Amino acid sequence: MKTTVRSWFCRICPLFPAFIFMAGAVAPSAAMAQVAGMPPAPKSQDEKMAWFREAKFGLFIHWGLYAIPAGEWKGQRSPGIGEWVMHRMKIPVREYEQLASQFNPFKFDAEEWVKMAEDAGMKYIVITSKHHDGFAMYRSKVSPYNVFDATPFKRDVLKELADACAKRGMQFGFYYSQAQDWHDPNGAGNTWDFGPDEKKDFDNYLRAKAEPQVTELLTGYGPICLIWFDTPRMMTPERGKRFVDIVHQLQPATLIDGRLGIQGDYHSTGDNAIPNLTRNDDWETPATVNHTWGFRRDDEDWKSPTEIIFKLLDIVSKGGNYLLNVGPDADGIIPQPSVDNLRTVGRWLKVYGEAVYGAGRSPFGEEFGEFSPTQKDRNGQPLFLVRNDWRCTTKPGKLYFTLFTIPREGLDLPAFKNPITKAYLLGDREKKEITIETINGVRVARVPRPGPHATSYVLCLEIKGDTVER
Ligand code: JFZ
Repeated sequence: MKTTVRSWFCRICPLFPAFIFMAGAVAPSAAMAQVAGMPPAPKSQDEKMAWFREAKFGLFIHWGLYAIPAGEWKGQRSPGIGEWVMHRMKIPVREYEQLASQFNPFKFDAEEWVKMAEDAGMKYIVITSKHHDGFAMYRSKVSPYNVFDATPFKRDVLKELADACAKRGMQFGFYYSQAQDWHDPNGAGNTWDFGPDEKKDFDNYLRAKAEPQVTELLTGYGPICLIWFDTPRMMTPERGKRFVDIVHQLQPATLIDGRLGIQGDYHSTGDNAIPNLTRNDDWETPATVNHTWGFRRDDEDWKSPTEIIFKLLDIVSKGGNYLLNVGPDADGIIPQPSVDNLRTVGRWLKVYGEAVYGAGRSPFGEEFGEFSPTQKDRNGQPLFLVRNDWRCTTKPGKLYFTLFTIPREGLDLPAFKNPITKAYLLGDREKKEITIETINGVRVARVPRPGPHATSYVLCLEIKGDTVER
């Protein structure tokens, strides 16, 4: 019923809010009413963030025309990340846009992708709706440079994904490059075709393309859990505010990431960057499974499931989310090794997910490591020596120790005052008691050595009191 109302609305007037907004005839706040069928405005920031704080693990997808060159242009290797090939090789717009006529990913299956994310234990999907190359991966009325109108494929990739997500109960969000647009004469970044950015009419690009496209994305694809802006070049607070207003007015429940150029709903770290210590705000690490975001034929250096599980627990124990990327190829296939590794992570989460989803930060901190008193990092700052023996996550009355190396003598627990009422391994149906012995004032959990197939597993301690006293 909801879907019917929504699609009815969109069919009648898909760009209603955009036209009014662009015409400037009516104040945007009066014209841009919330779209029918969308979740109501959250009553508080806590309510707004609730799904994100529960989810912890999301799938990032970088997919676009750059999957065709896949890191190579005219027989020459283009170093760096795959989706930057146009910029790296200074490919003229007139040449790069020819790729659209070759884009025909006949193996693309939206439901299979969503199912893959689900199997991996991921709770939200964020896909590139338009990356810096300016090509829209959906049927846009604002620009014909899009996957429906400019390719032989003629399918709205994002609509298919939105429908598959709605059907399977997966949260769905968009990456949108609001500032860089190498296809638009006034967008930031393309200096080889259009000259220096300072001489461009950047606001013209924002008003004629970026703002109306964001409007389309928030009106035609159902509830959007978050919108992931990026590289805020030339984004003044005033320009950022215009996007905030569009999002708030159309879908007040939609989160805004940390790279708009003005305060969003959470902090985005640098790519692949996990903070050394706990952060007390809401945050997310965007990360790659190999070294690129967009598909590169030559990048086969995949992070192992164990590495991914460690990073996930490292992030969750510090209060963040892990948005892990895959780069599908030009046929619409997500590279098999990344799928295999993610599914292995998902099998681990099936058993140990209680320590991840909705779990709180570590009450300790010493397990993260410490700054070296002598060694310096590349920037001349004290080097952080990472420890990776275990990570701790929490729920009221419970501590979860995910163990990555098991000392032969058992695990020395960090000091805390609460009595331990129960100790067992997660996933053990009988909850067989793990012995805790106190040796020289240190509580030691006699965890067994892992079986041949476990690389990490979780000790659950039930304690007296909801919060840990140190
Ligand atoms: C940006 C994009 O340029 C890139 O193509 C990809 O989409 C990635 C997710 O985001 O690259 C960045 C942006 C910010 C940082 C690093 C790379 N940063 O803050 O460290």
